[in-house]
Amino acid sequence: MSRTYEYIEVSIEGAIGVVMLNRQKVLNAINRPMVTEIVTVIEEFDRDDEVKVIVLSGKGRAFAAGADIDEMAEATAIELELLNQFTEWDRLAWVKKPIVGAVQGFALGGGFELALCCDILFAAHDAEFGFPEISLGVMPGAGGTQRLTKLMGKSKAMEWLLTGDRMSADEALHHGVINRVVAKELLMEETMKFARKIGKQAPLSLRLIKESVHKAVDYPIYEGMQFERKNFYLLFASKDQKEGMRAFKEKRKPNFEGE
Ligand code: DAK
Repeated sequence: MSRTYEYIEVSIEGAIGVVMLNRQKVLNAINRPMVTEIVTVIEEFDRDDEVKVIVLSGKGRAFAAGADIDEMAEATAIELELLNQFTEWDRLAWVKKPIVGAVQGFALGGGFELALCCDILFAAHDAEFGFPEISLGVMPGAGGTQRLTKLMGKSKAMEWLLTGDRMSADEALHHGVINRVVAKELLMEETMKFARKIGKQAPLSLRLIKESVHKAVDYPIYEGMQFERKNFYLLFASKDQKEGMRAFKEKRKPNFEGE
């Protein structure tokens, strides 16, 4: 992790890989090189055995106020098709380790879509979520209409997407879009505490539970249950299953190694 990045800050704190969006002058508006940096480093964390959990947040007064409007304003449909930039973004969905998002201030448009790529979301009291694309004459294109609808249901998602209104942190919590609202000054501390807590669990269990929960969103119940069962069996091939159950019988804490 010795490389420097232009639009993000990256660190490893214990078992947690931390990515902070850092383009504060434009409220962390996401341009194309920033997407490349985010996806590259998250994939590196995914391959790094030292990292158990990934935390994603933003510096300054926003998580991210959307995709960079300056970059998009004059784009043509054909340019966008040829750029094929969503392919890179879509790779976030293949990340195996849990991603915990910490949102302060604005999470709008592409910024909200990035937050929705996280598995767990903590938000500060001042967080505001929304899809203002409609007021720009476009619509979400990086998963917004799909992921928000799966989280809050058709009627509510339709309302937020058609109005472009901003949802407070409490509303987002109420609709099941986020996991927890915390005081702004405690956001990173609480997020890191949660990340460290799950980071102590057996890494293969974390991985296969994440994968199975994602399948629950997409699969019919029977197929989802079959998928879950295979992952359940698979864990019995791990050393950590033997260690976890042995530790229980020996009344000691397990020492998980991710194998
Ligand atoms: N793009 C570019 N610059 C932005 C920006 C954005 N999305 N959001 C804010 N800024 C800039 C402002 O222009 C301003 O720059 P200066 O004027 O100082 O040079 C600076 O950040 C501070 O913003 P404001 O002065 O506007 O600050 P306020 O507190 O008054 O207002 C605001 C904050 C967040 C309400 C406002 O800035 C705002 O409405 N921002 C735009 C929000 C928005 O419409 N976002 C959605 C964009 S559409 C993709 C993935 C996703 C997408 C596309 C592609 N790929 C993977 C390819 C998604 C599309 C979108 O997100």
